[in-house]
Amino acid sequence: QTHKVLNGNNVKGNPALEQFSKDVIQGLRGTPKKLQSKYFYDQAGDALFQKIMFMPEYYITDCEMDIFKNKTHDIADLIMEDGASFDLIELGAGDATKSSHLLEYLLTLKADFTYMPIDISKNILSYLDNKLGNNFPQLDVIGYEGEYFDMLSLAVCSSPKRKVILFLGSNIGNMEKEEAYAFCHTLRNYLQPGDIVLMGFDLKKDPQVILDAYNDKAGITAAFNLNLLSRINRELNADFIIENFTHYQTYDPIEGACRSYLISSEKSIVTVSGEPVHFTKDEPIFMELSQKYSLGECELLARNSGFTSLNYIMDSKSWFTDAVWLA
Ligand code: AVJ
Repeated sequence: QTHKVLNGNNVKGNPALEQFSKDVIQGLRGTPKKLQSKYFYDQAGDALFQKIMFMPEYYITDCEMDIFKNKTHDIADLIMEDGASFDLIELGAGDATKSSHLLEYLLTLKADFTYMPIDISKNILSYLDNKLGNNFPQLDVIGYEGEYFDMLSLAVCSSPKRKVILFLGSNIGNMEKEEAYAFCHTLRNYLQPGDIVLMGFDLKKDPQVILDAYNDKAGITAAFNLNLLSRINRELNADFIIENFTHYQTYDPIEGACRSYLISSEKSIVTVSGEPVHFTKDEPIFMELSQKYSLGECELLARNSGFTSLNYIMDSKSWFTDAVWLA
């Protein structure tokens, strides 16, 4: 038995919720149907993603952790080549497990920096703020809750110091190739010559390894995708029957595109913020792209968006790279 008190009035007057509603309805009325993976991260979504990072199949976090644990010195050298005073801005910081290794190392070097995590999840930011306060009481932290560039424009103006931007975890993979190019180009325009970007790319590798990472046996990735439907039910007063949707994952080893879908097993009409949305039997909703790159493709992206690459720092398996780019 469910009892709903949310209605259209709750959406009106809350800009973030209004945007969410608009994006969802537009995405579900289009052909093909799409939802934006940035909306995965409500409280339950954050918890599911943390579970994903601990799954045996999900190598990405382990690989980048390997880099941040074992190549901290290389990273710090590149960051501090132009001096020990800067602002460290992290886009999509999440729980900052990887960057914490760098923060710790920079503190031991007595670098003069403020850490500015940016994230769309208020939930994860307050968790992070607490964690950093406990682990590094001497660290200056200013968190920004919101979309990448809205918050970056605030962060870059907050001081005249040189900027170092972290964009880790292959978050760039959530963008189509053209979007990634536009993103890097815009990022470059926010920066000054001498600023540095550290960008994490998941590299093309054995296709089965990649597919398994997004198609785990325990069904956590499926739950992560389905959770967005539950979020839409709760926040946009919708009536998805979650059991009617099945997670379907693909990987195209030529394109490097790993895509997730939810497939509607039934013909149905779902109501979202009072608007009807029609599903045919077996109709897919495109949920998320996790794009994989070759080193050559990373380098092309750097050059086309106005960066010069300083280094590509690799994990021990060469499955992942943190690109270090100079603006
Ligand atoms: C957080 C975007 C890096 O694409 O690998 C993990 C999200 N989705 N499993 C990724 C995700 C399914 C993840 N990123």
